[in-house]
Amino acid sequence: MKQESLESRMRALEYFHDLKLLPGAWAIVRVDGRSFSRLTSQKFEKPFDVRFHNMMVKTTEALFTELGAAYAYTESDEISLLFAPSWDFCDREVEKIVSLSAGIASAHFALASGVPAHFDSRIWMGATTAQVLDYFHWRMSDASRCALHGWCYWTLRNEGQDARQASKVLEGMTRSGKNELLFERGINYNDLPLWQRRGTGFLWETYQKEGFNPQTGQHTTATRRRVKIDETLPMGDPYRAYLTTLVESC
Ligand SMILES: Nc1nc2c(ncn2[C@@H]2O[C@H](COP(=O)(O)OP(=O)(O)OP(=O)(O)O)[C@@H](O)[C@H]2O)c(=O)[nH]1
Ligand SMILES: [Mg+2]
Repeated sequence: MKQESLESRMRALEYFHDLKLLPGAWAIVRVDGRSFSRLTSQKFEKPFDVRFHNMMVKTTEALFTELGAAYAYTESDEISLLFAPSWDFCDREVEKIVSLSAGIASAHFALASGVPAHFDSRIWMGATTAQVLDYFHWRMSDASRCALHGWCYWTLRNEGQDARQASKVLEGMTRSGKNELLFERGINYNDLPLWQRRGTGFLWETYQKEGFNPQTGQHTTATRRRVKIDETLPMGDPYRAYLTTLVESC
């Protein structure tokens, strides 16, 4: 019997290495801060702290540019990155995409915050643009639900209720009930910053860069692209229309 080389036997046990993103499908990578409830419990304002948000924005921008995403979205401690069907980063190898995205996020958040921080990472696959729109609608709904709940919860806690009491008050309460709870205390949910209620988007925009060619003595213009950070995302159908334009240009 022919003996397989040590090299090929060992390579074969890198069992998941051949796993790749589905050809021709949309991919979304979502990274999420590990145990960020603990990480944020001492030094950050609740339910939202603009310093924490800015660290997430910096982390998202790094992932967006480093990986060449078509769109990115961040809310709370999570970041979703959309990749076009033609994206061929690392030959679409799942292990590389998952580990590098978690690594890039962890490194940049740790640099921004000055403390060690870890992110996990997962992949979502979509066959159609309609599924992509549903995905981002889903994450924005999550942002909105958590923002309303978080504001109610911490308002009650700040009034002196303990964790159990505040959770009990909010258990089963409707959206309008929660809005009312805040309103009675002088907080209009609809006046809170949009980044808290809807999250933040990242897209590419093109611009004309003026230059000068010293050899020909001529002024030049070149089309360049830069990251646009959108803190005033639309919601519902206008958000779907916004994303449709974006995905159709991919
Ligand atoms: N204080 C503060 N905390 C925040 C802010 N944004 C997000 N967080 C925290 O981040 C947590 C994110 O929720 P999860 O991802 O479910 O919780 P986690 O502790 O990170 O748990 P795992 O992701 O399962 O490891 C929230 O519970 C908040 O505690 C913020 O602006 N201020
Ligand atoms: Mg988390």
